[in-house]
Amino acid sequence: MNEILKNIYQAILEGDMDAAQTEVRAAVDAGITGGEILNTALIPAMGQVGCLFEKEEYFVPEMLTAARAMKAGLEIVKPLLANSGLEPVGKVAIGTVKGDLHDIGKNLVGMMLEGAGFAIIDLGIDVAPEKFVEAIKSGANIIGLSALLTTTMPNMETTIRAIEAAGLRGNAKIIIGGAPVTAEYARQIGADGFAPDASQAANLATSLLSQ
Ligand code: B1M
Repeated sequence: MNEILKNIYQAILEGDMDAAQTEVRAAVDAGITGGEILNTALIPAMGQVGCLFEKEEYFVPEMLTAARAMKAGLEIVKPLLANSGLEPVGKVAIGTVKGDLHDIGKNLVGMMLEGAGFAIIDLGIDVAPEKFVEAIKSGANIIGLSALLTTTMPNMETTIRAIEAAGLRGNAKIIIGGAPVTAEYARQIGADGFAPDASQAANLATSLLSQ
């Protein structure tokens, strides 16, 4: 791996926000693309943080500082991903479902969707089903649900049922994702699709709207 990318990876592992920003800027200046910074340094580093947490070498404070460093790096990468020049194609309301506080993946998906020309309403984390219902009433035609915990995944289904109960299921396509989520689960709960990562989420949203 390129030296700068190694430094970014290390900065995330150490939860060093300043170093993460400095190294990501250095990578951009060196002509490394946003996609490469993301896929070879930032995302693998967070994966390693998860492994260290599982092995009980890292605990919640380490996960938190790593997440802050990742977000600091993402802020610099974001304009590179959003600069696709495509025309707006739809309105996506995205959020992490109720009970779930993880937002890095959700933010990345939002960035890639923005890059693919969608207008984004970011509902944030720990989002109650009613907020997604309100977003459809405000014109969102894609709903994006993210969940990182096996314990919060069922709130994806609760959200879909709330949208159905409000009589709005036909007004928006629903896409879901997050580490424990699968295509099979998406089918089971009646979502329109599942994407394993941010760039596939953007492709999925585009293809669902063109149907
Ligand atoms: Co959390 N945590 N965490 N955590 N955390 C995980 C998820 C865990 C797998 C760690 C582990 O044990 N290895 C584990 C879950 C186990 C399980 O459910 N089976 C876990 C746990 C247990 C917990 C707590 C319960 C810990 C505790 O308190 N004891 C707690 C729960 C809090 C809560 O939510 N209620 C908790 C807390 C936290 C922090 C707050 C400290 C922090 C989050 C900070 C933040 O997000 N602002 C944190 C972190 C950082 C992680 C790990 C290490 C990294 C998550 C991440 O950001 N990954 C994570 C381990 C791991 O995932 N390996 C872990 C990078 C990100 C780019 O990937 O989010 O998967 P990801 O998103 C991807 C795809 O999944 C997909 O695209 C993204 C980009 O390609 N995707 C979508 C995501 N959403 C999508 C939506 C789509 C489509 C695709 O369509 C709409």
